[in-house]
Formats: sequence, structure tokens, C-alpha cells
Amino acid sequence: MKQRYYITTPIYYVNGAPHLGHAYTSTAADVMARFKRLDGYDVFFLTGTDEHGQKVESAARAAGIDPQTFTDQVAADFIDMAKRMNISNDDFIRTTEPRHKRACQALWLRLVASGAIYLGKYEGWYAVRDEAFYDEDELIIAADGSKKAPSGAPVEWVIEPSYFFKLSKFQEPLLAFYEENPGFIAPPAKRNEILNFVRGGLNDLSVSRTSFTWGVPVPGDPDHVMYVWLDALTNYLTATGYPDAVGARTDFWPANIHLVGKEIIRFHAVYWPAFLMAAGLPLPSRVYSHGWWTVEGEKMSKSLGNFIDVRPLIEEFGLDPVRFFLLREVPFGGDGDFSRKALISRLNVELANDLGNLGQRTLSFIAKNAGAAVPPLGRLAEADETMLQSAAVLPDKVRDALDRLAFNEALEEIWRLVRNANAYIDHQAPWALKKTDPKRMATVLRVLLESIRSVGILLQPFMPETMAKLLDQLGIAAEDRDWAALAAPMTAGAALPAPFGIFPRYVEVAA
Ligand code: ME8
Repeated sequence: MKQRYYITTPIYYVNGAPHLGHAYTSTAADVMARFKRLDGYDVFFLTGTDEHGQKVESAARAAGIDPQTFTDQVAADFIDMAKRMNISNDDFIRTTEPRHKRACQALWLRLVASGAIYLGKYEGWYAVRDEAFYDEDELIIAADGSKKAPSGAPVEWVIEPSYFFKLSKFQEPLLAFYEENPGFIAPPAKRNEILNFVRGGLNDLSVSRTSFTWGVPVPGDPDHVMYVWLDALTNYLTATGYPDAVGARTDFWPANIHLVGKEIIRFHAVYWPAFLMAAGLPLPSRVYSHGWWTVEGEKMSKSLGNFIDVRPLIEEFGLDPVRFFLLREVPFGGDGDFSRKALISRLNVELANDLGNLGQRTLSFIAKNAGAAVPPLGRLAEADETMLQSAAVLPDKVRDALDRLAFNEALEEIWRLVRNANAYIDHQAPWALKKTDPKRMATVLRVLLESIRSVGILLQPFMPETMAKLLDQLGIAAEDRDWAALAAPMTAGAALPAPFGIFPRYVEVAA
């Protein structure tokens, strides 16, 4: 039986349109999902939208429409973005769906049954933008003297009846869990941040609100709606069919990995495992937090109006260059800056010059000079052995990097082979061998083809559309494109279709 792999993105708030930040997490998760499928896993990849809470309710009010119609519209936009980015999610969850309300209420009842929830009164700070409660000592004083959340979000003083979750009781169990599962929080800097936070002591958490109604009603007390983060985190269970014990996806829980931006690690690495412990449910294996993108050096914000929608970028540069850029430009986990200049440079240098050229010059040379078929492999020279050997060890290197979510390292490894192959072709000069030693020419071309095939197969998770075009040109059948297929060589004599370029150079047109 295949091993299971369950990966999630955060579910995005529908208070605003999808942007580069959302596209980033979804693309990273997509690369992992595609990689695991090609590596023989049974994958469940989930993304979706977070549609309840005060923030979404006020965005709907500001737009002058009822919250359901509003969330329907914005969720459709998120679904469109996922399609345009070629995100291969197996499900798209919306928290306003009946299946989700049912899951939230079932989890709530389980928390009540375990004695983890009690009724009280919340009196304290709340930041609607973060949908988060803050202690007085966490607040910062802004330049204008006002109190702000650590994220810079405005805070308001809230006094209302509320149910509480006994988070304070989970300090020790959480610390013991982090200790036993050192890989649970990644990267390590985030792990330390969370450890310090939990060691500092945990207050009970307000988990219901009464001052608005846009949420999942608390079972048995409809004056309360559930705190949007309890509602939102439950999505990861809902999609597996919870609370049903049997179903198509129930075996996918616990998740292998929750990918999140660094600002929401606390919800995923503290609150979520505590809820699950209280409910007696298994905990996910890992929460990985990545960094934040700025745009041309500035934070994306409403006041600057500089949110980048990836769709016009796809129109202008093509989908796969955008996907590639997002994962190539910054080490996952660190922050990065988006600039057109950097995108154009990656496209022109690494895609068009390095990879595009390697494919194009090898394939068009074979089409013209080697009978448009896979050439036979003759006696191997040392340079050939070296090339073939580096192609043979590449899948393990890429697998190792991707299992650590080191996307840029995986790409770096692949590009090392691409650059070596370009140097090899220059050095071996098949165009000269054509007259002097046609057998040797065939061997050189075959070594190049094998290398390009490795690169094409291993790059599929990153650039599925373009690599499909490249593998078509190599005559690789659809069923021979997974990682296991790399072990067998190509078939000499197999006909190759007419080659064409896959990455045109981008030339900036003066405005
Ligand atoms: O937090 N750079 O939703 P959200 C990188 N609904 N990633 C970014 C980013 C940026 N500048 N901006 C956003 C929520 N992201 C909750 C989540 S999960 C149970 C509930 C990405 O719409 C990143 O993944 O504010 C971040 O964590 C997420 O979008 C926040 O999306």
C-alpha cells in the first residue's frame, strides 16, 4: 500500500483579494504535493478559505453586501487564483460549508466533554486584523502613542461573556510534546520562539464571541459564535471527513505538514496541538513556517495599495517562470523581496539561457544531425561517466532537499547539473565530432539527453506545464515520468518529435 502524505496551506481570509503571499504558500505546498505523488505517495493536498469572523464580517459590510454573498465572491476569486497557478489541490475547503460547521461543533462538544471548556467573561485586548487576543504586556506603543498589537494591528478593549479553553493546563504537555518531537516546529528559529512563549506561561484562551454573529454557533448556546481561529484550524480535520470515523479520507489524519506564514505559527504550534490533545486526537507531524515577501522593498499593505496579484504576472511572464521565481529567489523560511528586475533576471539567466538553451541546442542538433531519434550509448569516456553519475545521484539529493522544504537547494542541485551539461556540450563539441567520430557524437548526445530527462522529471513539481512540454520532446511516455522511472535508461532508436523552445527570453519593451 502507498504511504500517505497530507499537506495543507493556511485557509485564507476572504476579507480581501488573493495576492502574491497567498500564491507563495500555495505554490510551495503544490510543489511538495506534486513531488510526493511522483515519488510514489498517496497525497491529500488541501487549501481553502477562512470565511468567518469579525474581519470578514466588516469587509462584507464595507462592501455593502451580506457576508455570505461577499464570501462567495471572494472565495471564487481564491479558487480562480489556485487554478491559474496550476495548484493541484485535492480539495478546497470553505469554512461556511455545512460539513465544516458539523466538524467544528463535533470538536467543540468533544472539548466540552473532556472538561477543557468553561464559561466566563473576557475582558482584554483584541485585534480584529489579526483576529487575536493579546495580553497587555505584549502590546507596543505606536508613534502616535496608541497601543498596538505586536503585528502593528490596532487593538480594542473587549468585555463580553465568553467560553474559555483551558490552555493553561497544556503548558507542560505541550513542552513535553515539543521535546519528544523536535521536528514538530520548523525552521529551528521558530521552534525557539514558540518554546520561549510556552515556557513563559499560557493563559486560558477565549474561544467564543457574542458581539457579532458571523461564525459557527456554539452548540447549546447560540448567543455565542466560536472564536474564528478554533473554527479555522478545525478545517484541517473537516476535510478528512471528521467527525465520521470511516470515509475516503479519514486515514489521512494526522496531517504530515501544515505550511504557514511566520505570523500564524503560534496558532498552529500552540493552540492547535492543545485543542487536539484536549480532544484526544492525534497531532500533526510538523508545522513549517515560511518568511514574508515584500514588494520592491516595501511591505504589502492596504495603505500603500501595493498588493501584487499574480495573475497579471502570469499573463506577462508565463506561469512556470513565476512559480519558479517564488521558490528559487528566497530560501524557504526566510523573508524575500519581489521585484520585476529579479524575476526577469531569473527568467532570462536560469530558465532561458541555462535550461532553455541546453534543451534547445541538444534537441535541435539531434533533429538535424542524429536522425531525430534517441542516439545509442557507445563506450563511455570519463566525462560521460561523470555526467551520468551526477544525473544518477540527483533524485536522492533533490528528495533530501525537498523533504527539508529547502526548495532553493533542490533547484540549486538541479541547476548544477544543467550548468555542467552546458559545459559538457561546449567541451565535447558534438558539432566537431560529427565529421571526426560520429559514434562518439552519438554517445555525447545520449548523455545529454539522459541528463535533460533527469532534469525534466525532477523539475515537474516546480514547473509542471513546461516540463511536460520538455518531456514530450524527449518522447517520454506519461507513465515514465515519475521518479522511479529515472532508474531505467531511455530507449536507443526511439523517434523524437520536432523540438521547440520552452523558455523564450523576456525582452522589456520600453514604455
Ligand atoms: O492568516 N508573504 O489568513 P490570511 C508570504 N485565515 N506569505 C504571505 C504573505 C506575505 N507577504 N501574506 C500572506 C490567515 N501570506 C488565516 C489562516 S489557517 C487555519 C487560518 C500567506 O489571508 C502566508 O501563508 O491572512 C500567511 O500565513 C497566509 O497567507 C495568511 O493568510
